[in-house]
Amino acid sequence: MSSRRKFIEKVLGGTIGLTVAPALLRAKSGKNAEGPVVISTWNNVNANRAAWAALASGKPALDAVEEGVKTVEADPKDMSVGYGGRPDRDGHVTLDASIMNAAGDCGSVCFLQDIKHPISVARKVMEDTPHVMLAGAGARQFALENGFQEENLLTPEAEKAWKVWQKEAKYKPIINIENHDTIGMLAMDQQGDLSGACTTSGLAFKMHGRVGDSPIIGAGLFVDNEVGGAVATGMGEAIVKVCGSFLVVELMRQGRTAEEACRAAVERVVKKQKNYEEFQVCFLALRKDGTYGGYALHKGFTYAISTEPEPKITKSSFYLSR
Ligand code: SD4
Repeated sequence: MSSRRKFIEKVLGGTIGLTVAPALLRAKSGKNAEGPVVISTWNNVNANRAAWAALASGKPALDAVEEGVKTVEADPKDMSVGYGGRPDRDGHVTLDASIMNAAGDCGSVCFLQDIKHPISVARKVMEDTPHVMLAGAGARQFALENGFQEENLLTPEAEKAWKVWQKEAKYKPIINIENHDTIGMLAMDQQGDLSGACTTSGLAFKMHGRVGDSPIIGAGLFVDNEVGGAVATGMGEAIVKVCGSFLVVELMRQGRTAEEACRAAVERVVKKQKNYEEFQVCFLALRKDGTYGGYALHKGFTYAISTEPEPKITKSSFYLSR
């Protein structure tokens, strides 16, 4: 018996029956769809473990992606997300995040300061307001009114990196190095339902007020529960210009595999942007049938896959080999 099947049986216990069987049948209709799946950008194995644990305790994909990415937001060693994120060029840590559920509801925050878990604020925007996005001081005020604590997110390490950067103050992203740990996560739960989340401190030493793709629904994240979901990482401006994650989902709707759809989105970036050799762009996608794949402009993009409790890291295919 596969461990994923064991997972389902463990999670469902003796309850496989009337309410769950149709969902399992639906999930089984695709190639790899024996059970839940979690995928996330880069090497965030702890995030995948947390998301998997949420699914294992019977929680929906939405809880799984929120709990998964929160581990990275709280980790000061990850200098691209949440607490410990590298600041903008004026020394402020400003955060972007978005979340989307199986019903197509979405919430996001951008240019948020002093709050460690922007993904949870984004979820609150989705669930408790009639809006999709709150920005800057308004997002912060909303968070504080809803019980989030004000915290200094600038760690000594991030401040040190900013001071080193200030010596030359060059603003030129370095492929795969400058700040690429943004986490985008997609999950399919035992009901076969999809959700996604994306959270970042954005480009290191960006202009104060700059917002990237991660909180823009359709750019950094898109989920359509009939088709699949996609997340993006890399140079946000390039991803926004092609409406990247929405594009990937629409290509999967037309029948492309997850990797083919991600590749076509990268090729769209290449076609539309002359300086494409100078930045990294990566997409990661999960289809409704449980299959997944990623593709990057440059070598070096990895992603974490969970189809059982211990995640695996995979290297994605890429467009340019230099
Ligand atoms: C941004 N896409 O703000 C983000 C950065 C990123 O890994 O993904 N870094 O443009």
